[in-house]
Amino acid sequence: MKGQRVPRDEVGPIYNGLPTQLPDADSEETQEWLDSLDGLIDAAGQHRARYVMLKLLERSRERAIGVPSLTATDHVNTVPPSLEPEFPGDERLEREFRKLVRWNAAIMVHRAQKPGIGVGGHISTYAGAATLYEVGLNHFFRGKDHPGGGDQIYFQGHASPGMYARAYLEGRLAEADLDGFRQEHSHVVDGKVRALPSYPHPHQMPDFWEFPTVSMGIGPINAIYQAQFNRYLHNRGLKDTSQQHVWAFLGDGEMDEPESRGALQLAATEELDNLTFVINCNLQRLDGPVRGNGSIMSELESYFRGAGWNVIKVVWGREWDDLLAQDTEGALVNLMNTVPDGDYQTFKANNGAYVREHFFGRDPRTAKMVEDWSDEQIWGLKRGGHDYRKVYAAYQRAMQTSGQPTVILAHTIKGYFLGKHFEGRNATHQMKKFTLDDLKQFRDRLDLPISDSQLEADPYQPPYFNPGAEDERVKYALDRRQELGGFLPERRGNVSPSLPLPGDKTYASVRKGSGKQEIATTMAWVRLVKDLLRDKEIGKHLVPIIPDEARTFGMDSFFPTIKIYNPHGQNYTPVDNDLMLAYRESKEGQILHLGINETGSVAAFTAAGTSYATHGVPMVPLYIFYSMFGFQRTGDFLWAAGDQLTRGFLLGATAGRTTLTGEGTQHMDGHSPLLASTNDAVVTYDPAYAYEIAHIMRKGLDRMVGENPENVIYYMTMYNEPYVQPAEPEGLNVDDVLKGMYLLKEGSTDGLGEDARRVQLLASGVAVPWALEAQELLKNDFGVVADIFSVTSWNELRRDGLKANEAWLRPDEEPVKPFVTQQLEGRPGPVIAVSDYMHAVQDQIREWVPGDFHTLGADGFGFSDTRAAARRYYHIDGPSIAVRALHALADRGEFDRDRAREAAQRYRLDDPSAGTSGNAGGDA
Ligand SMILES: Cc1ncc(C[n+]2csc(CCOP(=O)(O)OP(=O)(O)O)c2C)c(N)n1
Ligand SMILES: [Mg+2]
Repeated sequence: MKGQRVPRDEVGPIYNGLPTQLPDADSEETQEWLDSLDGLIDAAGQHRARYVMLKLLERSRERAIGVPSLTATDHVNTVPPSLEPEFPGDERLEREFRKLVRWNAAIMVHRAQKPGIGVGGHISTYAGAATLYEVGLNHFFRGKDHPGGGDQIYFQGHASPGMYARAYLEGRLAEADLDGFRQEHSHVVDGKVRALPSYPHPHQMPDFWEFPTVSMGIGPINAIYQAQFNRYLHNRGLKDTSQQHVWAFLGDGEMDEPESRGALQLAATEELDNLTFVINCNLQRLDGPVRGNGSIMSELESYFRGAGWNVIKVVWGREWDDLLAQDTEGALVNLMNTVPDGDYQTFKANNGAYVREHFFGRDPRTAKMVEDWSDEQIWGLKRGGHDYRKVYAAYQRAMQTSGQPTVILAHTIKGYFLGKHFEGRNATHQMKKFTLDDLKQFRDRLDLPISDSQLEADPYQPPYFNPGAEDERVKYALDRRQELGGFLPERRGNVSPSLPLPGDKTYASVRKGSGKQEIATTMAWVRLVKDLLRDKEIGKHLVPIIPDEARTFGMDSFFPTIKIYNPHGQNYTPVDNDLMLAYRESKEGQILHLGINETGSVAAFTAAGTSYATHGVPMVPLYIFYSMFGFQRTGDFLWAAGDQLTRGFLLGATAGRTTLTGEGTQHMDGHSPLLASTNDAVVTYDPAYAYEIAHIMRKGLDRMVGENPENVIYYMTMYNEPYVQPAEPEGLNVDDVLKGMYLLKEGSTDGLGEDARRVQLLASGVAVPWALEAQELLKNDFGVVADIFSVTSWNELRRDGLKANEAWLRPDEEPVKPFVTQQLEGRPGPVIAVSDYMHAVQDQIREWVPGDFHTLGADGFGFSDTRAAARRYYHIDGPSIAVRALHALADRGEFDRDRAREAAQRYRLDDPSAGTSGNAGGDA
């Protein structure tokens, strides 16, 4: 009945496991079991009964009777003290070294706040996470010289000061570099820029940072696909990655991002035991607690375990071990389980007396446990994420886990060790300055030989402290890194060998055109890729990435040949087994078919497109997608791909506002070239014909993996409208094609006389046939001659123009004429530009077009209709172009205005049902 709801408690604690649909075969026996449980609870108490129940569950699972697993455990360490391994390091030295890192990290940020600079930065995040990094760097993370190839570490973005401070102590960075923190262009020392970017940006620091992480959510999902890609390379026999591990350091607040959690299942189903997440659970995000009323650690535990991950919680430091061992009644664990995060945070912003009263005091039994303790002793009870041994135990167990990815949930304090004004405070995330008193206390806690007078001399510029490579603390740390294969982070982008590239033969068939057959540019591209895949050298380095649209793009023919990658192979008989084009999955498969997941696909694109640096194995991702679901949906990830210096091809298929017949507004892309133009790593093309595609792909491959590889991403829009692909015209100027425009078809004055009026029509992609249609109409109906340019890239033309504009900065040099100007200068008549995108795409070149310039474009939401109707509606079809040209001539007094108006009526430009430009066909 409407309005009636089942009370929350009645749903029961065990989902999917209650035998509601099973008849009770022996109700008497059932009752006896229930009675005995009641008896146990009454006689031995809840704690004992709970223990027995958990034991029974454990046994049930051992004997495979299929009870559901528990997703959450008590709020205590997953690894009990009895199973803790011996800590193999010198804990004293490691702690002392950590103090040096702490000081320099915080001081670097503080110094950058001096008056007149004030560039921001973060102190508290690293302060709370220092142990998590130090244990990894001293004992686990393998560098690039490790025989296994080294690990990939995703550092939490705003913990970067810690990595810079460590690199300073390691002798990799100097004070001059630290002082250039966040002053990437303005900090000049001895005529050289000495500076550090705010966050991990390979683009800015290509020898240091590998993975850009600071846009929250990008690190976690990229790390998952990096781990997948490592396996992919291994399974395809391209590189032995069995000794390489991916570690991702993440914030507990960051786990709110859908992207952070969105690909967990992939890591589990692919059994990525080469992946470990370390989530810094300081219980805080930027503004305040992550889950003030609840427990973020318990929530994440259930979530990850439910997704199939191995979960290791590091909740408490060693000081708690004895207390927990005495907790025979479970009173302490009960407290730990029920205190909300908001209170945990508040405890650490207070003192021992407060913790005694507000934590232990909640239950007389726990209050008694610490009655003989001093407040200082209580205050000394630490959180697990700051304890070397506990963290070591968790990391070791993660590395020993097989068949599952691991998440380590480490309980920490944000701002740890920085003092009262920082630790656990809501504002701590953004605090970046110390008072003089804070500085002195911090110095005292770290026990550093820096005098009061040094600090007082200029409180804005307290000194760094680096005792040098011979100091025993530094030497220890250096030795550890040497043992583990070198410094981290480190990026090696110049190690990739170039690949031999295919010659003319591979491109010949596509350049010949499609004869009489009508095929879409997407299909032409697919044919070319087929030929590239056959190439002995480049073929195996191509990585087609498809988010479940292979059939739409005509790529299902790849299934039986290069197969779909699946680390488990294919353990079933595909329904189309008997067909030539059967659905084939294989452990050695080449296609990354990632399901309906554009975000994951960009992550895979990034992993594959940076393989040249990460693995020294150049790979070329070909990621094909609905163009509308590219830059618009995953723009931030593509931005990160650019930051990560990715090389590869993005193929925006089913492009255009009017080309994808009938799909409606959410599918119709009228702006992706514009969005792509905002990303400086991306070179965008909107080709009309197969031969243009051939030249663009060839050049792209050369730039990505040829002799002098560049960090470049190509974005090519392709359509699903079938038309005849002409053969490459004789004498085609390939340079012009690649620069962005070329004269496709000069108008003929035959039968008109030399003084006929002339216009210049510029069109790109699927609009080129409309321009050719307009050329016919203009000549036959109005005696006007039109020259047609195919514009392969409005974006590149604009970039070239902008570059030419910079001449004002170099007054001594001869100014360069923009390419657009060169192409159009001296050509008679007005210029009309059109594409299947909004006006702004064509308007990009306005500044450099000599003479009159008019654009036509498809602005506004798309809709579902026939191609011809849509083009008429937006007034971008052949007749619309023709009439626009007549008006442009009329503006110049070169054509009669009334005749132009009559032309509009004659073609019924205001009637979408009268549209004629466009072919039917092409699936969506
Ligand atoms: C997508 C995105 N949104 C917002 C931010 C701004 N931001 C930077 S750090 C931060 C808080 C991070 O909290 P958490 O992940 O818990 O990290 P920690 O507590 O370890 O600093 C926010 C909101 C961002 N960097 N990226
Ligand atoms: Mg946090």
